[in-house]
Amino acid sequence: MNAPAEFARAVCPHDCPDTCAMRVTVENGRAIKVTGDPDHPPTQGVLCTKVSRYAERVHHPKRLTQPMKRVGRKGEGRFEPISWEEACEIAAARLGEISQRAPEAIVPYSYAGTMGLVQGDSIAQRFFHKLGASRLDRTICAAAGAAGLRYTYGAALGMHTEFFAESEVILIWGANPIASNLHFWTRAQEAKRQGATLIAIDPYRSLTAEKCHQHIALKPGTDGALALGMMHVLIVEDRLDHDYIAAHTHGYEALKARALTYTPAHVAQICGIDEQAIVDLARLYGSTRKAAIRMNYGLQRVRGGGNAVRAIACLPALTGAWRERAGGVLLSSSGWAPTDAEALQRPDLMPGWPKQLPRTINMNQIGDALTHAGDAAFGPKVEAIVVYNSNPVAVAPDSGKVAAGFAREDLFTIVLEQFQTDSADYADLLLPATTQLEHLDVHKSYGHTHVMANLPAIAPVGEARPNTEIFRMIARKMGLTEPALFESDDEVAAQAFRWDDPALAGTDWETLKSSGWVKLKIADAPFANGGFRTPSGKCEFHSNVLERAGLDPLPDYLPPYESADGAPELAARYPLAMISPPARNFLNSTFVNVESLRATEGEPHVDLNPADAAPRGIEDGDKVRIFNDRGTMHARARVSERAREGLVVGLSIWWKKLAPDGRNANEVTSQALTDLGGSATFYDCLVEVERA
Ligand SMILES: Nc1nc2c(c(=O)[nH]1)N[C@H]1C(S)=C(S)[C@@H](COP(=O)(O)OP(=O)(O)OC[C@H]3O[C@@H](n4cnc5c(=O)[nH]c(N)nc54)[C@H](O)[C@@H]3O)O[C@H]1N2
Ligand SMILES: Nc1nc2c(c(=O)[nH]1)N[C@H]1C(S)=C(S)[C@@H](COP(=O)(O)OP(=O)(O)OC[C@H]3O[C@@H](n4cnc5c(=O)[nH]c(N)nc54)[C@H](O)[C@@H]3O)O[C@H]1N2
Ligand code: SF4
Ligand SMILES: [Mo]
Repeated sequence: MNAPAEFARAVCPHDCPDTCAMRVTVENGRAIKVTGDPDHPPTQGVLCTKVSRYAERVHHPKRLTQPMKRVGRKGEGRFEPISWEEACEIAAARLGEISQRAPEAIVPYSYAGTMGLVQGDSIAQRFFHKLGASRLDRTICAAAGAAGLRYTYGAALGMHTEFFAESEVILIWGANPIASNLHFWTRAQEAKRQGATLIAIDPYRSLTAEKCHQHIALKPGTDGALALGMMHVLIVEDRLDHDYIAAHTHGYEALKARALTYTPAHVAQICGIDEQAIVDLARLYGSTRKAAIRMNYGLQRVRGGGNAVRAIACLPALTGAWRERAGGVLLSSSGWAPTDAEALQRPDLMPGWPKQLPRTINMNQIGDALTHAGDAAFGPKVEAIVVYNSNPVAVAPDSGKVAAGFAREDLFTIVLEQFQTDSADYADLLLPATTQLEHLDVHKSYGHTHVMANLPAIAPVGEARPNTEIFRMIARKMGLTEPALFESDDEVAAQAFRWDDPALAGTDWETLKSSGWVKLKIADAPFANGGFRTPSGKCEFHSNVLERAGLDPLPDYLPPYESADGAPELAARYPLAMISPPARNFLNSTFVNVESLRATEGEPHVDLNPADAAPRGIEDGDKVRIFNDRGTMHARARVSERAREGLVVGLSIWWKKLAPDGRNANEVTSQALTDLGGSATFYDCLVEVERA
């Protein structure tokens, strides 16, 4: 007889700004349905298509359910099951031996497969810190934008997503919310119904751009120039809030001098758009204080990404839009939550703390790191890599090098995964990890201002174990005795936040577990009266911190590395700019292996403008080869005006082994880093395209 159905509360774990609250229906120990929680204000009862099928993913026939060791060649993906006992012995023996001799030869590799603070980086970080392993700079996504916000506002802070519904002008800038921030799009639609004007700023006519009133299709990587051009108009036409500037900003005169060099005519040339469009945009933006900018990460994956975010972040402080709760900027709200990273990750466990810490490897340059022989400057050759919450062989740039590194026979690779991804194929040990419905976690969000608790709804599938438990088991086998390595998930979660912070006053882990979520206490218009978290307490147009570091203290435009302005010789050989933003039915490379979602995306495509297709003899539907000096991929061409002239768009991120040619867009992307933050430059990439 069936056990009675029950609901369990969960949180969507994916790397998405919406961090939805979920209800899980469980029958006979199986999750049979996952729905959006109608009571959670940001979720409003709705999940995206991908995650409404989460139960399909959890109980997918190809879930990894047993520890395995490699029997085939690296990358071949042939394994045989072993016991947890044997798996932990192998891991402990290799990591133990290396850590005695050259601990920095061990490298962790993780990102945001789960955004949970417990299964993300708690016990795992403590473990690597204790070993003295290399540190990893987790910069693959948002680091340039985060740095831009930090130098301007003092932290990753922004508007409440709810109040966009009341805005009169919304700039959707480097963002494609219909695909990647659905619950913001609902608010923007509400505003639109009340008469707001929506403008998309994006080189590509995305699903979102086509639904806005206006679409400004600038060249990729030129957003900093556009923001400075808008400032030029705001200043020259005196559409400024002088009181706000005087009271709550620092460095206006210097910023003014900089902006005056960016005439609309000059900016039009840089961005490849009409001069009048820049003037009109600035006038519209300056015409109301209820002007809101939904910036997103798409615009900062280029050389000048940090400066571009900084320039845009200055705009609402110039016009006084921050006085209104429906005005300002949202790129990330993650800095509002009083996370206690020191308690979670225990950097003090590192040998040499706090002065002489192990080396840091930037995760965007893992291709170079894994193929480096080791020397005095780099330090020891990498001998072991432990991958969790990430799929680097598919998602990291310059993939040819990444795969070559993972293919090294002398590299010891452990992968903790739910599925046999491209990266898992290279593992020596492949360890089955639980999903969100099987483990405990605690979450903040980078798109809204709630903190949330996730409690296990079902028992682990097969022999899968939470990341935390896997690291505890290996640590125990290694004979480590540090108590912090052996705390339970519940004990770790209780340390995730500084509960005495005013934003959380009255909440603790026990109350959060029973309520499911809590809205942080933050003013509706958080910077109406200043209160930025910079050293001066003001919005810093001019940053003394940057100046002291020998960097430009003011925001500026930096041409992309790979552009006619940045590298004319390269642009002559590879004239097309390629971007590879997320596909709607995938979440990075997660869900590519869910058949129903992959079927909706079809096969790898590239969008090309007719003006670029015609001279190359490419017609809609042709198979094409996309290439540069780093590599090659194949896709089917879609010829339309969606991509502006000179642009190629390959929606991503495909699992290589599920693409017909066994490759994806990262064959051509580069390991170069952004101006600020050391972020990836996925959208700063020149290619040529030809018929295959
Ligand atoms: N469905 C779905 N949702 C996702 C993801 C996913 O893979 N699929 N990924 C998640 C993750 S990890 C992230 S970081 C976010 C990413 O989502 P967003 O932060 O929205 O960023 P992107 O999708 O990278 O890019 C957004 C838009 O920016 C445009 N763009 C590219 N280059 C430039 C430029 O130089 N200037 C301007 N103005 N626009 C540019 C792209 O064409 C794209 O339409 O989404 C999250 N949500
Ligand atoms: N060309 C190109 N490349 C890109 C991007 C792009 O726009 N274009 N976007 C970049 C961006 S913004 C990002 S954020 C990165 C994302 O890169 P990643 O963070 O690597 O994201 P995913 O590809 O989703 O891989 C996450 C993996 O974690 C696993 N996972 C989920 N939960 C758990 C868990 O609890 N335990 C364990 N052990 N594993 C788990 C999932 O099964 C999945 O395989 O990709 C970047 N790469
Ligand atoms: S991926 Fe984003 S929109 Fe979809 S359920 Fe998760 S948090 Fe919500
Ligand atoms: Mo991301």
